[in-house]
Amino acid sequence: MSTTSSEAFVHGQRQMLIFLVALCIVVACVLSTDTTMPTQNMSNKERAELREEARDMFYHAYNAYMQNAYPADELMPLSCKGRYRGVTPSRGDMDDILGNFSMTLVDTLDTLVLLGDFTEFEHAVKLVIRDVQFDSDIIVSVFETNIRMVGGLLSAHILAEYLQKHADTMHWYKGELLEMSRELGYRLLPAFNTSTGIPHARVNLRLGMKDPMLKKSRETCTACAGTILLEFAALSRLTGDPIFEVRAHAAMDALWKLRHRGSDLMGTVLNVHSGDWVRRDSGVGAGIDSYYEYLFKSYVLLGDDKYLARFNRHYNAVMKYVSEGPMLLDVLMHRPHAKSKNFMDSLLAFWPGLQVLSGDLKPAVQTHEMLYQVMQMHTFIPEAFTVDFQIHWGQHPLRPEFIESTYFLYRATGDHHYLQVGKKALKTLQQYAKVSCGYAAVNDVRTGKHEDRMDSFVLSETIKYLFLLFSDPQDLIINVDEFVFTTEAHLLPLSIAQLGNATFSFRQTDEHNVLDFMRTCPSSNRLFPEKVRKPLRNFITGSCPRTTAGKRLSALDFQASNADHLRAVYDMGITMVSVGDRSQGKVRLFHSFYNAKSHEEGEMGLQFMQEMLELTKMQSINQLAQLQAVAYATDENPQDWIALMAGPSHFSPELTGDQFVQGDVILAKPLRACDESLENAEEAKGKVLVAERGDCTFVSKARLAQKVGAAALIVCDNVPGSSGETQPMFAMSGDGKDDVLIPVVFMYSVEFGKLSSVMQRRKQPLRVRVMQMVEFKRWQLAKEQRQNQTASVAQKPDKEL
Ligand code: DMJ
Repeated sequence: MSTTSSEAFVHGQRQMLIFLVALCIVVACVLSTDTTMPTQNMSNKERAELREEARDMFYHAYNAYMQNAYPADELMPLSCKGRYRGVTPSRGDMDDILGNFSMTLVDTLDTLVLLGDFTEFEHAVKLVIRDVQFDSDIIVSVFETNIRMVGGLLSAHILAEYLQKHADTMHWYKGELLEMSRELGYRLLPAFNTSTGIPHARVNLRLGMKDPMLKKSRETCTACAGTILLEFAALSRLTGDPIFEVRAHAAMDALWKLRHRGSDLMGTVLNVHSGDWVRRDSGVGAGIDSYYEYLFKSYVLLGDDKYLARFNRHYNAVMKYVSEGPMLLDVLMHRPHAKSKNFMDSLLAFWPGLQVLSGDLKPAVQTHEMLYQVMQMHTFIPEAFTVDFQIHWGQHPLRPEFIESTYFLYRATGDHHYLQVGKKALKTLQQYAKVSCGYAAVNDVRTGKHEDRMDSFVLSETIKYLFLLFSDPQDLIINVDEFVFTTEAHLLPLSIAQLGNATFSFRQTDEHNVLDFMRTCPSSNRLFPEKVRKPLRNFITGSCPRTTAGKRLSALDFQASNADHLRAVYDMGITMVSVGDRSQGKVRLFHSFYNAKSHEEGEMGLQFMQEMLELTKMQSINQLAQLQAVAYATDENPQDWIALMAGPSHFSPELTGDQFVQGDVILAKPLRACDESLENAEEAKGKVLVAERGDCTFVSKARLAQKVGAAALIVCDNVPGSSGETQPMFAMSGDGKDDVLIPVVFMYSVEFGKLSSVMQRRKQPLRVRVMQMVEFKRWQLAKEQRQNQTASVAQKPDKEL
């Protein structure tokens, strides 16, 4: 054992010892001070009473805010007035959550619906539409504005439409909250203009990144940059404007690339321009927490397996390095066996809830139990506590995380213990945080001293989760299982995944037309014009020719080069955006009812998207079947064949099943093979000839190869750097005649480059096989099986001995 690892081992043992001793102390304390450890079931009556008490708590805080603080962002519960940015004395960076946009009300809208208070919800929505505006010269936190404001507006929009349908109310509502969230989303977008795609931590609502105060902006936290996707995906899919989702995916991709390749852990703070880590501490609390949460929930909401795979990689790393019994202790991402802190922060209390969602119940129960004991020891969970559960930082701003995990654990297990835990948390809030004007944060859990602060999450999360914990599903107007809770406990429906977001490949020329169309016809790609344009939508109709209504355009008939088709698709509420390198011809389609010309066309759009998905699936299966291979073995490993990807042609015989053509490779002279004959015609006989693309048609090169007696022809691309890995493979077209009888395949430059370098390294000619790629794979598999069998036969006698 090396010195460092033995130190780490001893250190680990010491931590464990401290933990065990500390746990004994805690358990002893808890048992001696609280002999009523919850064991018995809670009656329905008591549970209903607690639900009503949670409701009363909500109104106590909500009314205090509405009557004394609104339209301010927050209530100051001790002075019983509103906290306004630029008016109330500044608290420094902490005030970056405030944008003078009535944050507490926006953050609280969806809780009103969960409580079943449709009258107040309707009233509050009207207030928000009337009073809230975003054109302020204020620097705000991108993360906080997104989770509280964008999330709050979106979820309220979704619920307003839900109530229109299911509660026959709010018929006046026409998507105003969605428009507001779109506007706010646009005001956050300048923050994403960084070389990595990872957003800046702060942005000026009016000036974007042009605010001189933001000139030096560089650093952000992992959670700040990685807690955008749920809201931005919902925003894109509901408005039909892809830009938000595209930016948020890009930020997630960039973050993923920054993980430590050895440990799979993330650091806490990074530079948005260079992508360098500034702080390499890695845990699940402050600075990282909701990045992990959004990886998992993005998979749940959007169904993209990539996010589940990423979450799993991180999760395994956290459980390997950060988790220590029920504790979660920060390590250094690049030296994961070394603990970097000897305390935990209260934000990590969300982790058991996430573990429940991901199906890992046991450690969730353990960590929750540890936290419950910390709570009983100190009345509230302090902002930070040491490994021996002493107070490191005594503040408690009435955070929701522990109650959130309690709720998910109760839903998953049905264990009444969690109802008792919730009761304890509720009664503690009532006894120690309730003041005449709302609920006040606790400045220090040791003294119980209050702070003049009631964060918006007290209403939007803490009390919401308490209310949900004590409610039966039938008490609620919506089925919460059909929603994902964002990190701010806003509700986004799982049906958002069906609103479509699919990437399709068009031929390059088609894609240009698609994008030209997007530039010339009304597009929702720009915020402010769209906002002005929306009321004039019917007015515009005449100025941009429409396809005649009636026959539905099917995905099968759709041609991206047909302007009428593009307009029809647009009317169906489908928008398109080019993704990746334009030369790849990849276009992402987004569908939204909101953008469709009529509901009927919206429905057609949905059908169109489904057909497109089917078609793409079929296309990729067909493509796979048609893919050709140019295979060879190297001198070093003559048994190991390597296959390079190649495309087929429409004019030459197809190689199917176990058919292949084998021969030495030879380059045509001249390489383009467009002349009457070849200088090396004699030599080419019976060989696999290579000719470069260009100067004449594919089929004329094939005819020349056939004329000189070549066994097959490989056409290699003339565009440097092209590759089948990054662009779609295609089949070479002919001229309608079927006089070519030798196989002809196409190779992109990167693949051919590999072949050519092997050819150059050898003294002898290189022998290749031209065949179907699927067949090559089958051939390899069969070979491996044979080798395994031989190996096991050869091992048998030893085993028997
Ligand atoms: C909330 O705004 C969110 O839950 C966020 O993810 C973390 N911090 C607060 C509550 O503590």
